[in-house]
Amino acid sequence: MLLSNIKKLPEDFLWGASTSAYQVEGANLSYGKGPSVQDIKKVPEGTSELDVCADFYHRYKEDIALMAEMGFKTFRFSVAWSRILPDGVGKVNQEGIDFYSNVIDECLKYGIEPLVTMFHFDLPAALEKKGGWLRRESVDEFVEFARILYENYGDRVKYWLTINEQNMLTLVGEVIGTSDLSGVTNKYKKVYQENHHMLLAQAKAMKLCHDMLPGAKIGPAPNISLVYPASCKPKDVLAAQNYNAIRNWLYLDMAVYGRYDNLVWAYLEEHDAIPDMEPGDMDIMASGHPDFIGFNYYNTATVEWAQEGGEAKMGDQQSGANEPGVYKTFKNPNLLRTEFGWEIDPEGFRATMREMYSRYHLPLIVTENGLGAYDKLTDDGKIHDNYRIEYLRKHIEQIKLAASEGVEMMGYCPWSAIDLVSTHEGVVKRYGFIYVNRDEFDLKDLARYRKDSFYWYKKVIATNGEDLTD
Ligand code: BGP
Repeated sequence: MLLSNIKKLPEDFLWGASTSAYQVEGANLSYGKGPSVQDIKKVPEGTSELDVCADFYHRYKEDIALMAEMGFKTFRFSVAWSRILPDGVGKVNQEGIDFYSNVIDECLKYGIEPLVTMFHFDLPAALEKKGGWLRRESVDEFVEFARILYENYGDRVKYWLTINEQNMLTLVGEVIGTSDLSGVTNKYKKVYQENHHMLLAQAKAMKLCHDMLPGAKIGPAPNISLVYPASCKPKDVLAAQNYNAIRNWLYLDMAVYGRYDNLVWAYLEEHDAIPDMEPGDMDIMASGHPDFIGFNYYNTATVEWAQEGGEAKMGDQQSGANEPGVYKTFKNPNLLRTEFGWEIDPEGFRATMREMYSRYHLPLIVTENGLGAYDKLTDDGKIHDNYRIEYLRKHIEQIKLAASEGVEMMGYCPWSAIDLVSTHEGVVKRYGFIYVNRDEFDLKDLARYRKDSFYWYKKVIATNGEDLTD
Protein backbone atom coordinates (compact mmCIF):
# COMPACT_ATOMS: atom_id res chain seq x y z
CA MET A 1 0.00 0.00 0.00
CA LEU A 2 1.30 3.48 -0.85
CA LEU A 3 0.85 5.61 2.22
CA SER A 4 0.45 9.37 2.18
CA ASN A 5 0.42 9.56 5.94
CA ILE A 6 3.47 8.10 7.69
CA LYS A 7 2.75 8.16 11.39
CA LYS A 8 5.26 8.90 14.13
CA LEU A 9 6.57 6.00 16.17
CA PRO A 10 5.29 5.85 19.75
CA GLU A 11 7.17 8.08 22.19
CA ASP A 12 8.14 5.09 24.33
CA PHE A 13 9.57 3.14 21.35
CA LEU A 14 12.50 1.06 22.62
CA TRP A 15 15.54 1.98 20.54
CA GLY A 16 18.61 -0.07 21.37
CA ALA A 17 20.78 -2.91 20.14
CA SER A 18 21.66 -6.50 21.01
CA THR A 19 24.50 -8.79 22.05
CA SER A 20 24.74 -12.33 23.39
CA ALA A 21 26.88 -13.58 26.27
CA TYR A 22 29.04 -16.15 24.51
CA GLN A 23 29.79 -13.80 21.60
CA VAL A 24 30.65 -10.65 23.53
CA GLU A 25 31.75 -11.37 27.09
CA GLY A 26 34.95 -13.42 26.93
CA ALA A 27 36.14 -14.69 30.36
CA ASN A 28 34.34 -17.83 29.27
CA LEU A 29 35.95 -20.13 31.80
CA SER A 30 36.73 -17.60 34.53
CA TYR A 31 35.05 -16.16 37.62
CA GLY A 32 33.32 -19.43 38.39
CA LYS A 33 31.68 -19.85 34.98
CA GLY A 34 31.26 -23.43 33.80
CA PRO A 35 31.74 -24.33 30.13
CA SER A 36 28.78 -24.12 27.78
CA VAL A 37 28.29 -26.03 24.55
CA GLN A 38 29.94 -23.09 22.80
CA ASP A 39 33.10 -23.54 24.87
CA ILE A 40 33.48 -27.21 24.11
CA LYS A 41 32.74 -27.03 20.38
CA LYS A 42 35.51 -26.93 17.79
CA VAL A 43 35.38 -23.39 16.42
CA PRO A 44 35.11 -23.16 12.62
CA GLU A 45 38.51 -23.16 10.95
CA GLY A 46 40.13 -19.75 10.71
CA THR A 47 37.97 -18.21 13.45
CA SER A 48 38.91 -17.15 16.94
CA GLU A 49 38.22 -18.96 20.22
CA LEU A 50 35.64 -17.47 22.58
CA ASP A 51 37.93 -16.69 25.50
CA VAL A 52 38.15 -12.91 24.92
CA CYS A 53 35.52 -11.93 22.33
CA ALA A 54 34.94 -8.18 22.87
CA ASP A 55 36.04 -8.47 26.52
CA PHE A 56 32.66 -7.09 27.58
CA TYR A 57 33.05 -8.92 30.89
CA HIS A 58 35.76 -6.46 31.92
CA ARG A 59 34.66 -3.43 29.90
CA TYR A 60 30.88 -3.40 30.31
CA LYS A 61 30.94 0.00 32.03
CA GLU A 62 32.75 1.64 29.14
CA ASP A 63 30.47 -0.12 26.63
CA ILE A 64 27.23 0.78 28.37
CA ALA A 65 28.44 4.40 28.66
CA LEU A 66 28.85 4.40 24.86
CA MET A 67 25.36 2.95 24.44
CA ALA A 68 24.05 5.70 26.70
CA GLU A 69 25.87 8.25 24.57
CA MET A 70 23.94 6.91 21.56
CA GLY A 71 20.76 7.44 23.57
CA PHE A 72 19.75 3.77 23.94
CA LYS A 73 16.39 3.22 25.61
CA THR A 74 17.07 -0.50 25.92
CA PHE A 75 19.98 -2.93 25.71
CA ARG A 76 19.35 -6.54 24.81
CA PHE A 77 21.92 -8.93 26.28
CA SER A 78 21.83 -12.57 27.29
CA VAL A 79 22.69 -14.28 30.54
CA ALA A 80 25.09 -17.22 30.26
CA TRP A 81 23.31 -20.05 32.05
CA SER A 82 26.62 -21.65 33.03
CA ARG A 83 27.86 -18.40 34.58
CA ILE A 84 24.88 -18.53 36.94
CA LEU A 85 24.83 -22.32 37.35
CA PRO A 86 28.24 -23.73 36.33
CA ASP A 87 26.81 -27.26 36.11
CA GLY A 88 23.48 -26.14 34.72
CA VAL A 89 21.74 -27.15 37.95
CA GLY A 90 22.58 -27.08 41.66
CA LYS A 91 25.19 -24.72 43.00
CA VAL A 92 24.78 -21.06 42.09
CA ASN A 93 27.89 -19.02 41.20
CA GLN A 94 27.54 -15.79 43.16
CA GLU A 95 30.10 -14.02 40.98
CA GLY A 96 27.91 -14.72 37.97
CA ILE A 97 24.81 -13.40 39.74
CA ASP A 98 26.75 -10.26 40.69
CA PHE A 99 28.10 -9.70 37.19
CA TYR A 100 24.67 -9.47 35.54
CA SER A 101 23.34 -7.54 38.51
CA ASN A 102 26.06 -4.96 37.88
CA VAL A 103 25.30 -4.88 34.15
CA ILE A 104 21.63 -4.27 34.93
CA ASP A 105 22.45 -1.50 37.42
CA GLU A 106 24.82 0.10 34.94
CA CYS A 107 22.03 0.18 32.32
CA LEU A 108 19.51 1.61 34.77
CA LYS A 109 21.97 4.30 35.83
CA TYR A 110 21.50 5.76 32.32
CA GLY A 111 17.78 5.04 32.06
CA ILE A 112 18.40 2.08 29.72
CA GLU A 113 15.86 -0.75 30.14
CA PRO A 114 17.59 -4.12 30.23
CA LEU A 115 16.03 -6.59 27.77
CA VAL A 116 17.30 -9.92 29.03
CA THR A 117 17.54 -13.03 26.86
CA MET A 118 17.52 -16.04 29.13
CA PHE A 119 19.14 -18.45 26.71
CA HIS A 120 21.16 -17.66 23.60
CA PHE A 121 22.80 -20.78 22.10
CA ASP A 122 24.82 -21.68 25.23
CA LEU A 123 23.47 -24.67 27.09
CA PRO A 124 25.74 -25.61 30.00
CA ALA A 125 28.13 -28.33 28.81
CA ALA A 126 27.39 -30.37 31.94
CA LEU A 127 23.75 -30.65 30.83
CA GLU A 128 24.72 -31.39 27.25
CA LYS A 129 26.86 -34.29 28.48
CA LYS A 130 23.83 -35.78 30.21
CA GLY A 131 21.83 -35.56 26.97
CA GLY A 132 20.89 -31.87 26.82
CA TRP A 133 17.41 -30.92 25.64
CA LEU A 134 16.67 -34.49 24.62
CA ARG A 135 15.90 -35.35 28.24
CA ARG A 136 12.55 -34.46 29.73
CA GLU A 137 14.36 -33.09 32.81
CA SER A 138 15.73 -30.25 30.69
CA VAL A 139 12.32 -28.59 30.95
CA ASP A 140 12.49 -28.21 34.70
CA GLU A 141 16.19 -27.38 34.60
CA PHE A 142 15.43 -24.38 32.42
CA VAL A 143 12.50 -23.33 34.57
CA GLU A 144 14.68 -23.46 37.68
CA PHE A 145 17.27 -21.30 35.92
CA ALA A 146 14.46 -18.88 35.00
CA ARG A 147 13.29 -18.79 38.62
CA ILE A 148 16.80 -17.83 39.76
CA LEU A 149 16.87 -15.01 37.21
CA TYR A 150 13.44 -13.69 38.22
CA GLU A 151 14.37 -13.89 41.90
CA ASN A 152 17.63 -12.01 41.47
CA TYR A 153 16.79 -9.52 38.74
CA GLY A 154 12.99 -9.34 38.67
CA ASP A 155 13.01 -6.21 40.85
CA ARG A 156 14.82 -4.33 38.06
CA VAL A 157 14.20 -6.13 34.74
CA LYS A 158 10.84 -5.46 33.07
CA TYR A 159 11.49 -7.09 29.68
CA TRP A 160 12.45 -10.74 29.21
CA LEU A 161 13.09 -12.96 26.19
CA THR A 162 13.02 -16.71 26.57
CA ILE A 163 15.04 -18.60 23.94
CA ASN A 164 16.96 -16.97 21.13
CA GLU A 165 16.22 -18.49 17.73
CA GLN A 166 14.85 -21.79 18.89
CA ASN A 167 13.95 -22.40 15.25
CA MET A 168 17.59 -22.13 14.21
CA LEU A 169 18.72 -24.37 17.07
CA THR A 170 16.34 -26.94 15.65
CA LEU A 171 17.01 -26.43 11.95
CA VAL A 172 20.74 -25.65 11.85
CA GLY A 173 22.12 -26.58 15.27
CA GLU A 174 25.21 -28.07 13.65
CA VAL A 175 26.18 -24.72 12.09
CA ILE A 176 25.59 -22.88 15.36
CA GLY A 177 27.69 -25.49 17.13
CA THR A 178 24.96 -26.66 19.46
CA SER A 179 24.23 -30.08 18.08
CA ASP A 180 26.13 -33.05 16.76
CA LEU A 181 24.00 -35.31 14.62
CA SER A 182 26.73 -37.65 13.45
CA GLY A 183 25.66 -41.23 13.96
CA VAL A 184 22.05 -40.29 14.73
CA THR A 185 19.69 -42.56 12.79
CA ASN A 186 16.62 -40.31 12.76
CA LYS A 187 17.80 -36.72 13.16
CA TYR A 188 14.24 -35.40 12.83
CA LYS A 189 13.13 -37.41 15.82
CA LYS A 190 16.02 -36.10 17.87
CA VAL A 191 15.83 -32.42 17.03
CA TYR A 192 12.03 -32.23 17.24
CA GLN A 193 12.05 -34.02 20.59
CA GLU A 194 14.54 -31.42 21.82
CA ASN A 195 12.36 -28.75 20.29
CA HIS A 196 9.29 -30.07 22.12
CA HIS A 197 11.14 -29.81 25.43
CA MET A 198 12.30 -26.28 24.65
CA LEU A 199 8.73 -25.30 23.81
CA LEU A 200 7.51 -26.69 27.12
CA ALA A 201 10.36 -24.97 28.96
CA GLN A 202 9.49 -21.69 27.29
CA ALA A 203 5.79 -21.93 28.10
CA LYS A 204 6.52 -22.76 31.75
CA ALA A 205 9.07 -19.96 32.03
CA MET A 206 6.58 -17.45 30.60
CA LYS A 207 3.92 -18.58 33.06
CA LEU A 208 6.36 -18.41 35.95
CA CYS A 209 7.36 -14.90 34.92
CA HIS A 210 3.73 -13.78 35.09
CA ASP A 211 3.23 -15.53 38.44
CA MET A 212 6.38 -14.14 40.07
CA LEU A 213 6.66 -10.74 38.37
CA PRO A 214 3.21 -9.37 37.60
CA GLY A 215 4.59 -6.11 36.14
CA ALA A 216 7.10 -7.77 33.78
CA LYS A 217 6.67 -8.61 30.11
CA ILE A 218 8.05 -11.67 28.37
CA GLY A 219 8.15 -13.05 24.85
CA PRO A 220 9.94 -15.50 22.53
CA ALA A 221 12.75 -14.49 20.13
CA PRO A 222 12.74 -16.70 17.04
CA ASN A 223 14.35 -15.80 13.71
CA ILE A 224 11.42 -14.98 11.45
CA SER A 225 11.74 -14.52 7.69
CA LEU A 226 8.76 -14.56 5.45
CA VAL A 227 9.22 -17.24 2.78
CA TYR A 228 8.39 -16.26 -0.81
CA PRO A 229 7.47 -18.71 -3.56
CA ALA A 230 10.01 -18.58 -6.42
CA SER A 231 7.16 -18.08 -8.90
CA CYS A 232 3.37 -18.12 -9.15
CA LYS A 233 3.47 -21.81 -10.04
CA PRO A 234 1.04 -23.45 -7.60
CA LYS A 235 3.68 -25.98 -6.53
CA ASP A 236 6.09 -23.20 -5.61
CA VAL A 237 3.37 -21.69 -3.45
CA LEU A 238 2.92 -25.02 -1.68
CA ALA A 239 6.68 -25.22 -1.12
CA ALA A 240 6.68 -21.72 0.37
CA GLN A 241 3.84 -22.69 2.70
CA ASN A 242 5.80 -25.77 3.76
CA TYR A 243 8.89 -23.80 4.61
CA ASN A 244 6.94 -20.97 6.27
CA ALA A 245 5.37 -23.53 8.57
CA ILE A 246 8.62 -25.37 9.31
CA ARG A 247 10.79 -22.28 9.69
CA ASN A 248 8.41 -19.75 11.23
CA TRP A 249 4.88 -20.61 12.27
CA LEU A 250 5.60 -23.76 14.26
CA TYR A 251 7.43 -21.63 16.83
CA LEU A 252 5.06 -18.70 17.03
CA ASP A 253 1.85 -20.78 16.89
CA MET A 254 3.21 -22.71 19.86
CA ALA A 255 4.36 -19.67 21.82
CA VAL A 256 1.13 -17.75 21.26
CA TYR A 257 -1.62 -20.35 20.80
CA GLY A 258 -0.03 -23.46 22.27
CA ARG A 259 -0.69 -25.68 19.27
CA TYR A 260 1.37 -27.54 16.70
CA ASP A 261 1.11 -26.25 13.14
CA ASN A 262 -0.75 -28.91 11.10
CA LEU A 263 1.72 -28.87 8.18
CA VAL A 264 4.62 -29.41 10.55
CA TRP A 265 2.71 -32.20 12.23
CA ALA A 266 2.25 -33.93 8.88
CA TYR A 267 5.94 -33.40 8.11
CA LEU A 268 6.91 -34.97 11.45
CA GLU A 269 4.60 -37.91 10.78
CA GLU A 270 6.29 -38.40 7.41
CA HIS A 271 9.67 -38.54 9.13
CA ASP A 272 8.51 -40.76 11.98
CA ALA A 273 9.42 -37.91 14.27
CA ILE A 274 6.33 -37.10 16.36
CA PRO A 275 7.77 -36.09 19.73
CA ASP A 276 7.09 -38.20 22.80
CA MET A 277 4.68 -36.33 25.02
CA GLU A 278 3.23 -36.60 28.47
CA PRO A 279 -0.41 -36.04 29.31
CA GLY A 280 -0.96 -32.35 29.98
CA ASP A 281 1.82 -31.15 27.68
CA MET A 282 -0.55 -29.25 25.42
CA ASP A 283 -2.14 -27.56 28.45
CA ILE A 284 1.33 -26.42 29.48
CA MET A 285 1.95 -25.12 25.97
CA ALA A 286 -1.28 -23.15 26.08
CA SER A 287 -0.46 -21.59 29.46
CA GLY A 288 2.47 -19.47 28.28
CA HIS A 289 0.83 -16.30 26.92
CA PRO A 290 3.63 -14.03 25.70
CA ASP A 291 3.10 -10.29 26.12
CA PHE A 292 4.89 -9.47 22.88
CA ILE A 293 6.85 -11.16 20.12
CA GLY A 294 10.57 -10.56 19.84
CA PHE A 295 12.00 -11.61 16.50
CA ASN A 296 15.29 -11.53 14.64
CA TYR A 297 15.12 -10.57 10.98
CA TYR A 298 17.98 -10.48 8.49
CA ASN A 299 16.28 -11.29 5.20
CA THR A 300 13.49 -13.24 3.57
CA ALA A 301 13.81 -16.71 2.08
CA THR A 302 12.64 -17.83 -1.35
CA VAL A 303 11.89 -21.42 -2.22
CA GLU A 304 10.66 -23.53 -5.10
CA TRP A 305 9.05 -26.91 -5.30
CA ALA A 306 11.52 -29.70 -4.62
CA GLN A 307 11.14 -32.99 -6.42
CA GLU A 308 11.33 -36.22 -4.48
CA GLY A 309 14.76 -37.75 -4.08
CA GLY A 310 18.16 -36.16 -3.75
CA GLU A 311 19.87 -35.18 -0.59
CA ALA A 312 18.71 -32.77 2.10
CA LYS A 313 21.15 -29.88 2.45
CA MET A 314 21.56 -27.54 5.37
CA GLY A 315 22.41 -23.84 5.08
CA ASP A 316 23.22 -21.43 7.88
CA GLN A 317 20.60 -19.54 9.88
CA GLN A 318 19.70 -17.36 6.91
CA SER A 319 20.42 -19.11 3.68
CA GLY A 320 20.46 -22.18 1.61
CA ALA A 321 18.37 -25.09 2.90
CA ASN A 322 16.94 -27.83 0.74
CA GLU A 323 14.64 -30.72 1.60
CA PRO A 324 13.54 -32.95 -1.25
CA GLY A 325 9.76 -33.26 -1.39
CA VAL A 326 9.31 -30.22 0.86
CA TYR A 327 11.11 -27.08 -0.45
CA LYS A 328 14.29 -25.99 -2.15
CA THR A 329 16.06 -22.67 -1.68
CA PHE A 330 15.93 -20.40 -4.69
CA LYS A 331 18.28 -17.49 -5.24
CA ASN A 332 16.05 -14.41 -5.37
CA PRO A 333 17.25 -12.38 -8.39
CA ASN A 334 15.57 -9.22 -7.10
CA LEU A 335 17.73 -8.79 -4.02
CA LEU A 336 21.24 -7.52 -3.32
CA ARG A 337 23.54 -9.43 -1.01
CA THR A 338 25.95 -8.58 1.79
CA GLU A 339 29.68 -9.29 1.52
CA PHE A 340 28.90 -12.52 3.34
CA GLY A 341 26.25 -13.58 0.86
CA TRP A 342 23.12 -12.85 2.90
CA GLU A 343 20.28 -11.35 0.90
CA ILE A 344 19.11 -7.82 1.76
CA ASP A 345 15.35 -7.27 1.75
CA PRO A 346 13.93 -4.29 3.66
CA GLU A 347 10.51 -4.59 2.02
CA GLY A 348 10.45 -8.24 3.02
CA PHE A 349 10.94 -6.99 6.56
CA ARG A 350 7.67 -5.06 6.29
CA ALA A 351 5.96 -8.06 4.73
CA THR A 352 7.23 -10.22 7.60
CA MET A 353 5.95 -7.77 10.23
CA ARG A 354 2.55 -7.46 8.53
CA GLU A 355 2.18 -11.23 8.35
CA MET A 356 3.22 -11.79 11.96
CA TYR A 357 0.89 -9.14 13.27
CA SER A 358 -2.08 -10.42 11.33
CA ARG A 359 -1.45 -13.94 12.65
CA TYR A 360 -0.76 -13.08 16.30
CA HIS A 361 -1.93 -9.54 17.12
CA LEU A 362 0.80 -8.95 19.65
CA PRO A 363 3.22 -6.01 19.82
CA LEU A 364 6.49 -6.69 17.99
CA ILE A 365 10.02 -5.88 19.03
CA VAL A 366 12.86 -6.45 16.59
CA THR A 367 15.52 -8.23 18.62
CA GLU A 368 18.08 -8.51 15.78
CA ASN A 369 18.59 -7.04 12.32
CA GLY A 370 21.83 -5.85 10.80
CA LEU A 371 24.64 -6.08 8.33
CA GLY A 372 27.81 -8.12 8.78
CA ALA A 373 30.76 -6.54 6.96
CA TYR A 374 34.57 -6.28 6.87
CA ASP A 375 34.81 -2.82 8.49
CA LYS A 376 38.11 -0.95 8.23
CA LEU A 377 39.64 1.25 10.91
CA THR A 378 41.32 4.24 9.22
CA ASP A 379 44.63 5.73 10.39
CA ASP A 380 42.76 8.59 12.02
CA GLY A 381 40.55 6.24 14.04
CA LYS A 382 37.37 6.32 11.92
CA ILE A 383 35.14 3.61 10.50
CA HIS A 384 33.19 4.73 7.46
CA ASP A 385 30.39 2.16 7.45
CA ASN A 386 27.95 3.96 5.19
CA TYR A 387 26.79 0.55 3.86
CA ARG A 388 25.52 -0.26 7.39
CA ILE A 389 23.76 3.09 7.69
CA GLU A 390 22.09 2.42 4.37
CA TYR A 391 20.96 -1.04 5.46
CA LEU A 392 19.59 0.15 8.80
CA ARG A 393 17.92 3.22 7.33
CA LYS A 394 16.02 1.12 4.81
CA HIS A 395 14.86 -1.26 7.52
CA ILE A 396 13.77 1.50 9.90
CA GLU A 397 11.79 3.09 7.05
CA GLN A 398 9.89 -0.19 6.73
CA ILE A 399 9.20 -0.27 10.48
CA LYS A 400 7.62 3.16 10.15
CA LEU A 401 5.53 2.01 7.22
CA ALA A 402 4.40 -1.15 9.01
CA ALA A 403 3.54 0.90 12.09
CA SER A 404 1.54 3.31 9.91
CA GLU A 405 -0.38 0.28 8.63
CA GLY A 406 -1.40 -0.59 12.17
CA VAL A 407 1.31 -3.04 13.22
CA GLU A 408 2.04 -2.39 16.90
CA MET A 409 5.79 -1.79 17.03
CA MET A 410 7.46 -1.80 20.43
CA GLY A 411 11.13 -1.40 19.64
CA TYR A 412 14.16 -1.96 17.47
CA CYS A 413 17.36 -3.65 18.63
CA PRO A 414 19.72 -4.23 15.71
CA TRP A 415 22.56 -6.72 15.85
CA SER A 416 24.87 -5.70 17.33
CA ALA A 417 25.55 -2.97 19.85
CA ILE A 418 29.28 -3.61 19.61
CA ASP A 419 31.53 -5.78 17.43
CA LEU A 420 31.64 -9.36 18.67
CA VAL A 421 32.30 -12.88 17.43
CA SER A 422 29.92 -14.05 14.73
CA THR A 423 28.06 -17.34 15.03
CA HIS A 424 30.30 -19.16 12.59
CA GLU A 425 32.26 -16.57 10.61
CA GLY A 426 34.60 -15.09 13.21
CA VAL A 427 35.46 -11.62 14.44
CA VAL A 428 36.02 -10.17 10.97
CA LYS A 429 32.29 -10.31 10.28
CA ARG A 430 31.44 -7.14 12.17
CA TYR A 431 27.98 -5.80 12.98
CA GLY A 432 28.45 -3.21 15.75
CA PHE A 433 27.97 0.54 16.09
CA ILE A 434 31.11 0.39 18.23
CA TYR A 435 34.30 -0.94 16.66
CA VAL A 436 36.48 -3.22 18.77
CA ASN A 437 40.14 -3.01 17.86
CA ARG A 438 41.13 -6.64 17.47
CA ASP A 439 41.56 -9.05 14.61
CA GLU A 440 40.68 -12.69 14.32
CA PHE A 441 43.75 -13.85 16.23
CA ASP A 442 45.60 -10.64 17.18
CA LEU A 443 43.90 -9.13 20.22
CA LYS A 444 45.62 -5.73 19.77
CA ASP A 445 44.38 -3.30 22.45
CA LEU A 446 40.62 -4.02 22.22
CA ALA A 447 40.04 -0.27 22.24
CA ARG A 448 36.58 1.01 21.32
CA TYR A 449 35.97 3.39 18.39
CA ARG A 450 32.74 5.06 17.35
CA LYS A 451 31.78 4.07 13.78
CA ASP A 452 29.99 6.54 11.47
CA SER A 453 26.85 4.48 12.14
CA PHE A 454 27.26 5.30 15.86
CA TYR A 455 26.72 9.03 15.22
CA TRP A 456 23.95 8.34 12.73
CA TYR A 457 22.03 6.05 15.12
CA LYS A 458 22.41 8.61 17.89
CA LYS A 459 20.57 11.13 15.72
CA VAL A 460 17.94 8.58 14.72
CA ILE A 461 17.20 7.85 18.38
CA ALA A 462 17.22 11.53 19.35
CA THR A 463 14.55 12.25 16.72
CA ASN A 464 12.59 9.04 17.46
CA GLY A 465 13.25 7.84 13.93
CA GLU A 466 12.14 11.05 12.19
CA ASP A 467 15.58 12.00 10.86
CA LEU A 468 17.17 9.08 9.01
CA THR A 469 19.52 11.17 6.87
CA ASP A 470 23.32 10.88 7.07
C1 BGP B 1 21.61 -14.77 14.72
C2 BGP B 1 22.09 -15.02 16.12
C3 BGP B 1 23.15 -14.10 16.62
C4 BGP B 1 24.07 -13.57 15.55
C5 BGP B 1 23.38 -13.25 14.25
C6 BGP B 1 24.29 -12.93 13.10
O1 BGP B 1 21.21 -15.97 14.17
O2 BGP B 1 21.02 -14.95 17.04
O3 BGP B 1 23.80 -14.74 17.68
O4 BGP B 1 25.25 -14.20 15.47
O5 BGP B 1 22.54 -14.28 13.84
O6 BGP B 1 24.76 -14.12 12.54
P1 BGP B 1 26.26 -14.40 12.19
O7 BGP B 1 27.01 -14.15 13.44
O8 BGP B 1 26.32 -15.82 11.75
O9 BGP B 1 26.60 -13.45 11.10
